[in-house]
Amino acid sequence: MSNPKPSAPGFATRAIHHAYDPYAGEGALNPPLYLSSTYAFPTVEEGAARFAGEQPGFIYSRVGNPTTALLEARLANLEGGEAALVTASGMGATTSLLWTLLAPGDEVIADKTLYGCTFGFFNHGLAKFGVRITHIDLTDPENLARAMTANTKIVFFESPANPNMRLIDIAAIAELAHRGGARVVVDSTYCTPYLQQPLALGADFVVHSATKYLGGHGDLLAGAIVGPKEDIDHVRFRGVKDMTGAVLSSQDAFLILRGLKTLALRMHRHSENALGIARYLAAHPQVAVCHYPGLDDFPQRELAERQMKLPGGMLAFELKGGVEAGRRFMNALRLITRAVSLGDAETLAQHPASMTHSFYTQEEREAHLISEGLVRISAGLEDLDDLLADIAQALDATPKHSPGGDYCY
Ligand code: 4LM
Repeated sequence: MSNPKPSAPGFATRAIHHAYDPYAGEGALNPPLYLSSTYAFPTVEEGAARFAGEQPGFIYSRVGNPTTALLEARLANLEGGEAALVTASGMGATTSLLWTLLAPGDEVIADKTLYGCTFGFFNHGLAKFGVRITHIDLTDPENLARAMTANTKIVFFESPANPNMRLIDIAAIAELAHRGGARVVVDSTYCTPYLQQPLALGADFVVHSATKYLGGHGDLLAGAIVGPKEDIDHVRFRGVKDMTGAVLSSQDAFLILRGLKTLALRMHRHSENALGIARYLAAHPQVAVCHYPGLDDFPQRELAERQMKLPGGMLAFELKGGVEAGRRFMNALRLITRAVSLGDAETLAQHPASMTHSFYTQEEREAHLISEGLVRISAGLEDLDDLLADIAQALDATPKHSPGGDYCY
């Protein structure tokens, strides 16, 4: 047998090893956790040179720390970007990036469906400061071509969108946005760089809530931005340093570095479990609709296969009995935990209309394609049979919906 051909290291290898040499320093297998807010300058002149950006070296942990710097190097590598900046939360990533890039008079075109707090930031934050926010249905790229104006600076979307799983064609949107002079920001939280690589498809920036799959264990809040080095430097030295202060603690950076080591493995298991749950729900007589990119009849199946390595760990569905049936179903769950957030080892169920997307008014939810009866599931890492047994018993405990609108027990 011939030796395997040397080639660029694969994703899992880079997620474990990139940018850290265990033979350097003390020889520790794991990178050191630097707990220091400030750094000593050998001389006044060297301190001044670091401040002026003329000499490398750490200054103060609001603008850099060796543990967070390692995480940034690793995330930039995994996303295929020039540079990364990690932040105190996913909201810290989006707010720091957009406060840096935008000025009054600029326009953001965003997809209709966004995570509730991102929608809140756009419409109650940016909009108060003279930025115009236009929501359109980006699942049809032609809508972007029609909507763009000379002031459109940013096109922002999630794919899959939280919570209704609509997919957006990143390459098509990037091409149209660039033609009109706008830059594209993709919130790729649901996918992680293992499932989707927005920069390779033409996006300018990727943002993440690293609270979710990147950390992977539900024990921290964090965010990340990946993009061109010049822009990331601006976000670091203006957006985060002076505007949001959304700095990630080095202890949380250390935990994310640990989480990344199993990211590829975990994403396979999340996807397998989500597919098993989605197939079960889609075939169940009490279920009206199940949205999951891995289902054969998912309306955007072709795009899912082209853009995503795996269909991922998130799904959403609606029971025939609507909101009330969904509430009863969720209250009957025993193993699956009623909780917001996603990407944890535990399978989580939540009701977007009253939880993560309750910042939209009911009319806004309707206009933004977020149905009141939707139940969202983040498939965890448990044994699929146990998850299906829990779903089965919870559906049994949910009154059946009769066509006349009444419940049958
Ligand atoms: C949730 N989501 O959906 P931080 N972008 C996306 C998200 O789903 C989230 C954020 C950004 C949920 C949190 C409770 C697509 C969050 C914001 O929570 O600030 O790290 O991320 O359940």
